[in-house]
Parts: sequence; structure tokens; C-alpha cells
Amino acid sequence: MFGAILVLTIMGFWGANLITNGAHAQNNTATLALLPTTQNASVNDSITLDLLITNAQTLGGFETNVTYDNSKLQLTNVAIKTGASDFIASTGRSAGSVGPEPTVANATGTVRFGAWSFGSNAGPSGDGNLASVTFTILQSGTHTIQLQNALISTSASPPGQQSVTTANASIVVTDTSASPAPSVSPGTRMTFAHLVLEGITTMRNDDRFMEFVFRQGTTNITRNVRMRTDNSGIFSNEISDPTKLSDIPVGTYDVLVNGPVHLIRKFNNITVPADNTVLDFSSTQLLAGDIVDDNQTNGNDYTQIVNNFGCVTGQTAPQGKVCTPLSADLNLDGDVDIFDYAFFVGNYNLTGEQ
Ligand SMILES: [Ca+2]
Ligand SMILES: [Ca+2]
Ligand SMILES: [Ca+2]
Repeated sequence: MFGAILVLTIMGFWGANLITNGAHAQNNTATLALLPTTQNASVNDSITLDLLITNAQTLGGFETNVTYDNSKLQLTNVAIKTGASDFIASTGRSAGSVGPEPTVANATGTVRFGAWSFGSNAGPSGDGNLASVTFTILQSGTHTIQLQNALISTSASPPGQQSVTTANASIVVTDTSASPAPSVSPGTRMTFAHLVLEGITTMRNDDRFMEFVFRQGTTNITRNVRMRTDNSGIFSNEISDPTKLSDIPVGTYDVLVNGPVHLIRKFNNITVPADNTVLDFSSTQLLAGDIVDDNQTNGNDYTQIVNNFGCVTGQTAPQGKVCTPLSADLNLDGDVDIFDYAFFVGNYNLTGEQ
């Protein structure tokens, strides 16, 4: 009885609030996406998509529509992840599900479902898997599956609402019955990375590209991954680029990580598993100062600090200074000041790992 009342209360809260789906993504905005974004299949195949949230902030609950062409796809299962080890309950909260009704869904081509949680602990922040959705393919062609009217509530009491955008709004399923099957299935694995940069312990506004080199013997696999910070300054894959690391073959690597103005740091014996995972490089920060990217901090980098010193994004350059590019902003906070200088001096004349 208590559970039923709570569900009605939370659904009432959701229903009473404006939908912010589709808003411009900001750093306090969560993202919902169905992954993988593309996959190949044949008629009568069963395909499963994972519903992933990124940048959740004290997640309390979620609800979303999944909309599809019911002449081409039939919904066969929605598995909402509310177990004690699942993301929504991972801080010790109890979770339950809302919906779905697959029979109704296949009559209309839309299914709505979600989950709620309660407990004394704050809900989880960061990225996690919320549900999986399985379809049987009825017809060949390209099929689009969309997320619509998504709502995210926080675990605060009373619950707050976190804005949400559905970045990957469409999934293309290409029928391959008329062409040879690819020798390697794309699979549904999701591989993420976390890393920290010196001097950054809070959120930054801009996404940054990080270079990862996965090395086995003399073979290097290089990926440039768009990443963004959470509230603690930990960088994670930006959701518009979620699969950049997901095709790294399973195995053990030495991984070299290069930041935008940083010396390379090498992490040895990193295992890439077949399952969804986060490769955690956040135990050791990348050192700042390699402005001219040659994996050394020397006089060339210092010259750029001097050129940029006193510059602030959006403001007129101080006399005698050159503010474009503002590449000496070592802590990525939009200016070049004594803090950037201090990081540089502390790391002067170093060479990164290789
Ligand atoms: Ca570098
Ligand atoms: Ca340099
Ligand atoms: Ca700065």
C-alpha cells in the first residue's frame, strides 16, 4: 500500500512539471540515450538497446517514452533496472518500476516506463544503465527508435527536477538480409573512461578532447574522445560520443593519456573487458603545462604563458598581450592568471611518459 501511494505521488509530481526534453545541453543537464546508436540486423532478429543516463545528479527517478514504428518493430521486453546493484539503487536506496505495458505499446508504437526510488541516502550521480528494451524486427528497412518526453527527478525531498536532453534520439537498424553479414558484430558494449587533470576539481563549461593510445607491444590504437567534467572535475565521455572506446578489442593494454595542455601519463596493465565498464584513470592526475604539445614543459610553453598572461575569455586583450588562442589556460577556467603560471612553474622542465 505504501508503495502504491508513493508511486502515485511521484507520478503526480512528474505530471505537474514542465517537460524540458530537448533543451540545449548544459552541464547540469542529464542525457538519456539508447545504445548502441546503430546496429545491423535481419528480419525476425531480436535486438536489445540499453537506456543510459549520463551526468545524473542525485538521481531519484526517471520516466520516458520510447517510440517506434509498430509496423516494423514489435516490443518484446522492457527490463527496468531496479535491483540493489543497479545504478538507481546503487547508493542504498530502494527502487521500483513504473510501467511498461508492452501490449498497449505495440498497438500504438509508444511505450512509457520509468523507475522511482526512496531512502535516506542521496541518489547516485554520474552515468549508469537504467533499462534495456528488446524488439523483434518485423520488416526490413531503416527503423528509428526515439526517446520522447523524458523526465528526471532528483532524490531531494521534495524531489527536484533535473533538466534532461535526449542526445541520441534515433536508432537506425539496418537490415542485412540482402547483404553479407559483417564478420564482426558491433555488439552492445559500452566502454567509458574517467580521468582527472591537474588543477581541476570543479565543473568546467567546455568539452575537451583527450587522446588515448591503447598499446599492446608495437601496436597502438589511438582514440580522440570528447569528454566533460562532473561537479568534482572528473572527466567522462561526452554522450554525443559514447562509443569511441567501445570497439577497443578486449585485452590488456598500456594506455597513454594526453590532455589538452598536459603531459602524457601512462597507465600500465589496463584490462578492457567484454562487458560495459568504466576504465578509471582518475587515480593519477595528468600534469599541466604542455601548451605546445610535444610532451615537454619548456621555454616554448613559457613563451605562450607570457603571451596570454592577463587574458580573460570575452574581454579585450591587455596591452601587449595576445589572447587568441588562449592556449595557456592550464586549469581551463577561461583566463590565464597566476594560478596557471603556478601550475606551469611547478612542472617546469618535465617530460611526460611515453
Ligand atoms: Ca601533451
Ligand atoms: Ca611543450
Ligand atoms: Ca586559468
